[in-house]
Amino acid sequence: EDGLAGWLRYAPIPDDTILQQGLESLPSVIVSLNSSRVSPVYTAAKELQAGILGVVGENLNVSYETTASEQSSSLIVGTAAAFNDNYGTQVDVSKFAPDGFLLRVKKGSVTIVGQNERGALYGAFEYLSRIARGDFAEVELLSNPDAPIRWVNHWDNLDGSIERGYAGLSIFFGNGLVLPDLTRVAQYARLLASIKINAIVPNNVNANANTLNATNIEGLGRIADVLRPWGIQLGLSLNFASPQLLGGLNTFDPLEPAVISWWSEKTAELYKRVPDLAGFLVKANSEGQPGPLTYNRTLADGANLFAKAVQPYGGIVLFRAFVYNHHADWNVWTNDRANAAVEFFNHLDGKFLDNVVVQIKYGAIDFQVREPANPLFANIPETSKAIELQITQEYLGQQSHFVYIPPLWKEILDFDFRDESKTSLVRDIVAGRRYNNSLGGYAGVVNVGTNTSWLGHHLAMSNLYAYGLLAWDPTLSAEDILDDWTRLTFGFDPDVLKTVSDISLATWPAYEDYSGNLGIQTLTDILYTHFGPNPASQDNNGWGQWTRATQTHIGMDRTVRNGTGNAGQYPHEVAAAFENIETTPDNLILWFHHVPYTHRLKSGKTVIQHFYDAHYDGAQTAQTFPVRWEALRNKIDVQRFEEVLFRLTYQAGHAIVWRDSINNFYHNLSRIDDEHGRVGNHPHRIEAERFNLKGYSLVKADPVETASNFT
Ligand code: BDP
Repeated sequence: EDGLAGWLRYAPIPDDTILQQGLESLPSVIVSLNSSRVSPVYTAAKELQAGILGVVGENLNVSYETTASEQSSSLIVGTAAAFNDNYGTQVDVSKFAPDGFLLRVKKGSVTIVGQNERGALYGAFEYLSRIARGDFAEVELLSNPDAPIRWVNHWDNLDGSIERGYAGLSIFFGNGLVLPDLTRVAQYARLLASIKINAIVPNNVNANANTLNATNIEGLGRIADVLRPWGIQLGLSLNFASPQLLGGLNTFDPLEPAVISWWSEKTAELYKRVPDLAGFLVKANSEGQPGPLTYNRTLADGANLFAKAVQPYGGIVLFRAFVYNHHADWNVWTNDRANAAVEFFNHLDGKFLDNVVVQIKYGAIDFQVREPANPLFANIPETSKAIELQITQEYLGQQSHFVYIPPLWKEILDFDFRDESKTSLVRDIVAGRRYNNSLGGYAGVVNVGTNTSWLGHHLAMSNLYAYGLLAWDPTLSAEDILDDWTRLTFGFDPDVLKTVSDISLATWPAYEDYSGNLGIQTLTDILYTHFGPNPASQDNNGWGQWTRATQTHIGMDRTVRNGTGNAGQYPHEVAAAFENIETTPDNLILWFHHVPYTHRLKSGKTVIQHFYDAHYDGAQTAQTFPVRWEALRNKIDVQRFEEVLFRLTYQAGHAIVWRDSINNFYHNLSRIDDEHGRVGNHPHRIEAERFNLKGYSLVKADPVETASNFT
């Protein structure tokens, strides 16, 4: 197996499972309440047929003839409306939210009814997931989404490259155009539909204006045609300056009539080809992208320009809150990139049109291994909000390391802002419940590529799977989701289930330990690659992921009293907790406070000793990954086994590089020794300067603290 089927392998389940409970509960025919080939109900029936054949070896016919009564031996799939028409009113539609479904399994009969076509398809995938995991039990499940927006974003460029993609080239674009062969897009859509994703944005947030030329609009139409049978809508990233770059106007001022008509005509052209376009995604005035601030207009003026353009078609606008100035015109002691989102957006609350959703990264900096929840979630109550999560492991080892991320997401989603001293969980805020917003939800940056593993690491697919499930129901447990995924992906062997679970759940803590801990952020190279250890690159540049490390102190003072004031952007109970070093959790201490290396944590360790120990512990845990995996040889098919082993072995080795780079750097900077004598003590190492290599010359390490030998 090469991974292409992901978790939708429909592998035969062990015979004893079928014999015990399976066969007698199976229906004998599939009744599809829609026969149109582009309909998700039709897709659902075909998928049920293929899935049942794969899992239990029974080839059921699909019938489009409905009978007057709900027969006991049939599997019926359709919308609630079609079901009630055909069988007399039986399903109470008032209980459904959009995209919701009912799955009823009784001995020998299965009823799958969706609020809409898409819901029926979700119900079919739910049933298939159950039987593929050997679960044939009777059930009456009404399932509704927690939030309406369950999108994925991609950062694919028209030339086929992918920004922060680690699995090959784009499945959508190449040579400036939409690819002629969209087979992989169809396969991807199938995976996404099975986890209840309802829209895809294929193109980079750093958008190319040529995405909107006539040829590409036709190509985008072909993508939408491929997605439609899977109940997935197309969304598009826009370049704010398109009226100038593509339209030839001399301005892109959002209040200029010529600009407004340019966008409304372009939008009409798009909807003509893609009548069900979901809407637009916009990155503006950030990291060099154009935006309304260029013309002294507000970000709300910019968002509303697009909101008005898509409003007649029912479209929405996801406007990103990731707005900051990356040029080093900052006062490095008072400015704080973590403050930027609230500073740019809180005075705009109430100024966005109803179909605008502000898309907010989970933390205030950028997908770090540990960040407190972005304070913006609790600052704009009148505005609809979506949370942006990253499935592609940009700062988390880029799929050369494996990190199972859902425990991190869950910590953020379960974070309580205590706004007005009331429970204010992030997941209730993005669902629109906490502040009564009409829209809200989830955007996940996925960046799959043409590699058959999709993400570059077979185990990383559990992140994509979990993302979809959590966007539907954020109360699910990260452990249960993982267990289901493993069963679907690798089968039922208890050793496989236990090993994948143990490795996966150990990855986030280990990665945090061997990269950047105590809230200091990931300590990767910050200037571009975002991979590998480079603590020296963090400070005093416009990207602003500062550690403020000196010879004696480390951490960024974000208090109101002495620091950048970031703690004060949180509602008062939380603000008070972060303001005070005693009530700030150890794992965020360096995010909020600038402390001596000798500061004692609640654990009793000093900050520097914690660094040393955590880096040793994390690297030690990573050594167990390939060893544990190796024990599964012969329990997993060869290709996936070897490919995972290769990556876990790399991770184990690179974890040691991380450990030594970080520990040496802070040892050299602080000159404080490790209590256990490990750091800086490498008896078997040959220092680079002792080599005598032809064609090389000696250069001084810069900064000197990055040298392993103090010089
Ligand atoms: C950063 C990425 C950069 C993205 C940017 C964004 O390094 O490639 O363009 O986020 O989200 O994390 O806009």
